[in-house]
Amino acid sequence: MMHIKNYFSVEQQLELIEIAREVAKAAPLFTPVMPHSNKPFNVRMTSCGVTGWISDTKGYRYSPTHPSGKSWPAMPDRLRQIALDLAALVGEFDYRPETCLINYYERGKGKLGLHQDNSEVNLKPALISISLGDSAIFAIGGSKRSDPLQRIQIDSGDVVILHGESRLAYHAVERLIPNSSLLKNGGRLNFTIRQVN
Ligand code: MD3
Ligand code: FE
Repeated sequence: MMHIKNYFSVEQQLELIEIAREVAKAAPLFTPVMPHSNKPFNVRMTSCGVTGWISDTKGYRYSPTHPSGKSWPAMPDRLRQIALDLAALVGEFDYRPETCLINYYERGKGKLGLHQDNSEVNLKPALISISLGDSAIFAIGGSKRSDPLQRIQIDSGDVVILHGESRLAYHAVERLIPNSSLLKNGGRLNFTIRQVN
């Protein structure tokens, strides 16, 4: 795992928030539900790119369409360029940014249970994460659910790249620290850029 503190300036962070707003205009944030329990996630999400991650009673998977049935908006060029620059930092020069999952955590309330990102067909390419808005306390384990957890704080403007060994590490967003004025209504935005295939 590579954690780059303060990769983005405040100006760049505001530009990324604007990109999220544009994506959400075309593909509104939705609340996924857990496949078996039908319980809603404590986070809302949307995606851009050729495919996007969804979860409903049929399971979690990548889908070419938003739950509305419409195609996802294209990946903005700026986001694609950022992804290629970051992938190069971990030596992945043939990286194909196919989707960006945008998670929105409401101020003080959002969280995400311990999980592993393994819905991708190809589990080798890096997973590139950009955090904006309120800080989050993350728990990070190993490739088994039972591995011991470590806590780290991730702040607005930080980048985390899951690559190599860490690609299949279990992780959770345990809680938010309501400390940012970047988002109009508070809360936290996370972009995860993924190569699925
Ligand atoms: C893995 N999102 O959407 S992404 C997800 O902040 C997801 O919204 C989280 O997990 C979010 O699947 C985190 C990036 C991330 C950050 C730190 C990690 C993944 C990590 C540390 C270890 C392992
Ligand atoms: Fe994840």
